[in-house]
Amino acid sequence: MSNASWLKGRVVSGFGGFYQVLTESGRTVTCKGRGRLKKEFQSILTGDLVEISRQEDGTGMIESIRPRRSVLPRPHIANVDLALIVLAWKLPDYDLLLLDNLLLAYRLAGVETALCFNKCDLMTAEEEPQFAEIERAYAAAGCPALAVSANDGRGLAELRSLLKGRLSVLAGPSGVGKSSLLNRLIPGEQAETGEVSDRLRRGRHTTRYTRLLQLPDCGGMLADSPGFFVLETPRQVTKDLLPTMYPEYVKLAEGCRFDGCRHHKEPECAVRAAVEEGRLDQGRYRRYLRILSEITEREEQYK
Ligand SMILES: Nc1nc2c(ncn2[C@@H]2O[C@H](COP(=O)(O)OP(=O)(O)O)[C@@H](O)[C@H]2O)c(=O)[nH]1
Ligand SMILES: [Mg+2]
Ligand SMILES: [Zn+2]
Repeated sequence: MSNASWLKGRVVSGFGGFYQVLTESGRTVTCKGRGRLKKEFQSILTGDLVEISRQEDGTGMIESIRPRRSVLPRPHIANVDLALIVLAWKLPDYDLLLLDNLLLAYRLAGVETALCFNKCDLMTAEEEPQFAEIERAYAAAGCPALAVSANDGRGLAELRSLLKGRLSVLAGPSGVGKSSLLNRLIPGEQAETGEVSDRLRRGRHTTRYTRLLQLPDCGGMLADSPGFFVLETPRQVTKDLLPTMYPEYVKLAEGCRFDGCRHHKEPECAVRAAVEEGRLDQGRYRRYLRILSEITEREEQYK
């Protein structure tokens, strides 16, 4: 068969061995993957740019996968420009340790991140300084934060401009409102949303797989994804690598007495000094130390 009859497209979802491929002409074709692809790649991923051949029955066969620009581990998706980490201001409570581990995973993948606090309709006036503090901490970490609400629509204009022209994914725990946000951003799409159950504190109608949709009027694409609660520090992050993955610490590390300072108990540490003087966020530093000690323990175990 000649390659001339192949079509280019993007995998927008994959489930049960079938892939939906959005072709350049805007049509969606149901495809299977060639068996040999499984040997070359681990799997065909949502977000992949592929070439397909049309079969007689109108379905398609994925023949080749273009080299990937990026691969995220969670959710498993290729070629993302922006990982939008969604947390809820409350219901469920946000977990900044999960956030820090996610940032490490996405930094390893070389993907830009932004933080989106949803359910800010539930934020009281007294809680606003708390948000400002988190916003400051993560801006220094290279991750801008937005306060939004899928319920009352606040922050959504800002969010839209962030997503413009890019391939983005909504990532984060179940029940934080990822699907609700998607429904607000893409009118007419009815992603399943669920009540947060009191017992589990998570949505019952959880999104089951990652699906990529076109954003209206801006040339961007957005994927919803199933939620997750725990994420351990990626295995690739060693205790020597960890300090280099905190941009706000890298900036100051030149002032540390020792090269390769891990900013823990080393004397004359510029990072620790900045934390003590309130120039760096204390909470993020405490979580950094926790991750550092977990990694150290893990490395001792596998020595
Ligand atoms: N108060 C409030 N509730 C919201 C907001 N966005 C979503 N929810 C509720 O949170 C629950 C979980 O939403 P869902 O979109 O399914 O979360 P997902 O699991 O992250 O996709 C549902 O009951 C939503 O109605 C919001 O901005 N404010
Ligand atoms: Mg969902
Ligand atoms: Zn130091």
